[in-house]
Amino acid sequence: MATKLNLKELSKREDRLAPGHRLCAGCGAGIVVRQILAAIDEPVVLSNATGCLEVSTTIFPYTSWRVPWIHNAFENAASTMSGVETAYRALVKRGKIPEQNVKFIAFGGDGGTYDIGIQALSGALERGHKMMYVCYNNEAYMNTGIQRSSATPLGANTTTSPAGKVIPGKMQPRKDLTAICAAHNIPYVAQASPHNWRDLMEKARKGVAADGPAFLNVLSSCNRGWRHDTSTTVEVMKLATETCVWPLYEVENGVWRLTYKPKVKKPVTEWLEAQGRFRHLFRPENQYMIERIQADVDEKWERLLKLCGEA
Ligand SMILES: Cc1ncc(C[n+]2csc(CCOP(=O)(O)OP(=O)(O)O)c2C)c(N)n1
Ligand SMILES: [Mg+2]
Repeated sequence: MATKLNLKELSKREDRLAPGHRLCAGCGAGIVVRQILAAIDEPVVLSNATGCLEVSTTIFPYTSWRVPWIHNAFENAASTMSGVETAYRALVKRGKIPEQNVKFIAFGGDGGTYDIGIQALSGALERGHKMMYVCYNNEAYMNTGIQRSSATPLGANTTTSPAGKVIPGKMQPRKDLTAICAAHNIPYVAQASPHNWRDLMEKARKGVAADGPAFLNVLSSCNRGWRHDTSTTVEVMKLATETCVWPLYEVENGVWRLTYKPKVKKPVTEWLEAQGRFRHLFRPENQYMIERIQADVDEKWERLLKLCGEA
């Protein structure tokens, strides 16, 4: 059984992602990875899809990873890790290596997870590998210059959904990948955000303790793409949960549960106003988009409350 999450004790642990990497100041990805790895007591083996996290932590001949780490292609972090997990089990079974309760974790961005890696992810979840897949979700293809993905929210300005005279930013709402993963009927699925560190770390512990696949969808601000000051990363992600744009919940053995419920549900404008990628929505001609975004958030929140037995 894992020890209790104690800040004083956690702060004494050696970071498994070393400082000196090249992630931007205020980048969510580094915070997400450090919190998740600090939460896990056991040895880990990681795979990492191509994306900002991979590019910024390993530029040959340097690496920031103090744990075994495999870079694979953009689309196959889940396949790589399912192969590693299978090889480990086979070697232990044959007595070639000792059983050390190793935890297998794949990290991918939203592009590498929602879009190009969804087939590999779905296959790994369906086969039932004992591994945890973590999507650090910055809501666009950031490493290649802010292109929209199926995780990009409605109305966001990206280089491939450019806000202007033709369209007011992205015209489609994001795909609900958390629910898609839950539909695989795996032991553990959760949505989290690093502004609520305890919630994220508890979910990481549950994910690696699960007797089968686990999936974590973790919001991860990118101040370059979201257009906010580097100092407001945590505040902006908190607004995502306070407005119910990004609810925190888990699905444990098929049981849906909210892990945080805002006392007062803030209007989406508070989340939109905090980021330059939504600035165009505040022009009078785009008012209808704000209404559409609020209606979309309200509908999804009501549905989630029902699934969680809260309505
Ligand atoms: C098959 C393939 N297509 C395109 C690329 C180029 N590419 C590298 S990283 C990246 C964006 C990754 O986006 P995401 O997965 O969201 O991670 P982020 O960079 O946002 O952290 C792209 C398009 C690639 N490496 N491989
Ligand atoms: Mg991304």
